[in-house]
Amino acid sequence: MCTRILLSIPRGKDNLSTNFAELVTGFEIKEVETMKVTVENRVLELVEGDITEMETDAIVNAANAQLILGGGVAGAIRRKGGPKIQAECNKIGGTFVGGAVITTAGNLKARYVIHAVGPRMGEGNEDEKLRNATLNSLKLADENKLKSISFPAISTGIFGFPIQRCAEIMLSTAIAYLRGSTGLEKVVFCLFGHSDYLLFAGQLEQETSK
Ligand code: AR6
Repeated sequence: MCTRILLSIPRGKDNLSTNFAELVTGFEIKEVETMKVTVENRVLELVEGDITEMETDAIVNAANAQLILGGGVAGAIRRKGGPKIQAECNKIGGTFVGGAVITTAGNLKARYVIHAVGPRMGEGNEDEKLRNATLNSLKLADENKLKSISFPAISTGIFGFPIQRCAEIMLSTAIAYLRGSTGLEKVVFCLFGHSDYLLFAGQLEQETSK
């Protein structure tokens, strides 16, 4: 049996709260932290976990320009989603760095995978390319009338982009987008590991206090 307890602890700001979810499975107690802010009545949420478990309309893959699902997020998507996703990527063939394309999501809980191509550290113009990869994913979600999307920290694994800079770029891009005209109701950042989660949480506090 699995029981999930959600506690909402207000932190003195109308639009900011931190939730601590305790996941109790047998004798193991695991704490899962989330942080939620609202931007123009839309939700921006941070969670720590595995993006392939997310139930948003789309999850974003940290892809390469050839759309070949390698390791990291892409590997997890390939293993859990099944071969259909790579087959659809092969039909599309590829896209530019900073671009994004959409496929269905095979056996995953999400309905779609948006494959966003982030920059490789050292190739030049990385910040703008990461901003574009984030923005083009959000636009593609809207074009497909999706309501919710989950992002990983694009480029910060195999591609070697610094996580702090990634948090600044991806969060500021998402917040600006949610302030504009969009049908999206929820944008989630799914961080792999506690230190990446804390770093994004610190950056989100800064962004929302501006
Ligand atoms: N859920 C959420 N985040 C994850 C997961 C997961 N299951 N697995 C890793 N991360 P990466 P990149 C984090 O390497 O740097 C592949 O070969 C990870 O800790 O997936 O953009 C592709 O095919 C890191 O913070 O993507 C490309 O060739 C972040 O996700 C290339 O790697 C991104 O790590 C893309 O490299």
